[in-house]
Amino acid sequence: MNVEKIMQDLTAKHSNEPEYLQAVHEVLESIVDVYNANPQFEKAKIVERMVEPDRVFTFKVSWVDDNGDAQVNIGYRVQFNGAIGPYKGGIRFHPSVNLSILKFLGFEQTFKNSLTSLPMGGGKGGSDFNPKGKSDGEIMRFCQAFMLELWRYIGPETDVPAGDIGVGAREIGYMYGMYKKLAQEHTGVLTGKGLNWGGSLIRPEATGFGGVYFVDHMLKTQNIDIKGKTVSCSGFGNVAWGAALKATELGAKVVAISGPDGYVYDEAGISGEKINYMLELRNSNQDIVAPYAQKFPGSKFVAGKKPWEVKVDIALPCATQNELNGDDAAALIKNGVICVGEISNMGCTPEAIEAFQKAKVLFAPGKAVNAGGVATSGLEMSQNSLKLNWTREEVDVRLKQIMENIHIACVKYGKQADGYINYVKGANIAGFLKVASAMLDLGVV
Ligand code: 2IT
Repeated sequence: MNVEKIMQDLTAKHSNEPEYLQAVHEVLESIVDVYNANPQFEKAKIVERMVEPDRVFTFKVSWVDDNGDAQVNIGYRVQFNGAIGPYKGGIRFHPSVNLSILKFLGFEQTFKNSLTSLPMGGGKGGSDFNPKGKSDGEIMRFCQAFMLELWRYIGPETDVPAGDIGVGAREIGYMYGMYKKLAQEHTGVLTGKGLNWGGSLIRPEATGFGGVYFVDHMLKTQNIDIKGKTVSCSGFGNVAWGAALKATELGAKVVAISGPDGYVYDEAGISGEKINYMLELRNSNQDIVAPYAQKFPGSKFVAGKKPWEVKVDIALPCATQNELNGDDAAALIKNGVICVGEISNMGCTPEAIEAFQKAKVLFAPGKAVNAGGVATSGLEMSQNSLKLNWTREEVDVRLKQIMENIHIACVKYGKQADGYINYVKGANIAGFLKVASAMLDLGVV
């Protein structure tokens, strides 16, 4: 494989899709040696076939707002790679959603789902709909209109969407209600469902919990105890919430957390009722963290800045792609950061990753660190198929085991001669090998 040549060809075809090209480039660079070591891959054009989605659906979503005015958005579903199981991956509602974002997410999802060891292919979907400031009725009508189109392309054995940015339990509920009505069946066609209608315990917390389990394994490779370590998180959605809860439970102290308006620094630690308040702010659909500092004296709100300027031992990007750049990485390194666990998808820019690796900071990519979310979605699918509900403990034990196994796989393929673990390489190679060998077994299809 000639990485530069493949990238040139892809760039010529998809020049307006920078996030997608970024995600592909990172993977190709990591796998080039194992790829070239097996001539069967080249003969079957595995890479050329893997970088293109199996298929992409786009559709118009028309709905009526509270003023009685018609609104139009674009909906998408990208079925990226189905070699190892039904397409699986979230739905994102955010004004920034376009094909580049969804193709990067679907591509990453393919490797992430492979790492979980569960039988799930990669997919992603969403819309440029902006949920901010919308009433509950508007959210419901939009979700129903979105599903009115999407339902033709999905199914419990073909493609199983879930939530992502802007899509939580409420949106999954409205979409599931419409799917059930159209398909006339109650099945595991979506994950992240409510507990009363087929959901799994721990799913809401799973991405954050799994992320912190993974970070704990990273620290243990250096005999470092997470207890007493300071943590910063970006984002105050479900993911940051789960991460803050678990980090606190394991004895770490979350001192900074952020929203789009800036970040809050709280030396006493963001735990207990403070985490609940964060959730309340999020649920109020305001996208702001500023009121936190007013409510909890001793904490400080820093407007318009990201939390990466705060001195911490562990940094956890939990918001969105490319949210931590080279300058942010330099600031964290200068302040002695020990470990950076990407819980958002592609949260760090290539410059930031390079800086962490050069400084030998423990760094692991989203497709490994945040895989606990989709893994628990996989466990929800298993429970739906079995028509059983597992207890919290049963789900948590499985989630922990999956995260440990992903860590073992990253070490296996990412450990360098000097002992430093290149988790980017490890995750990409481990994720790639399973999908690639499945594609070889299945023939050119
Ligand atoms: O990025 C992700 O892994 C998710 N948004 C969760 C996907 C899923 O199917 O649970």
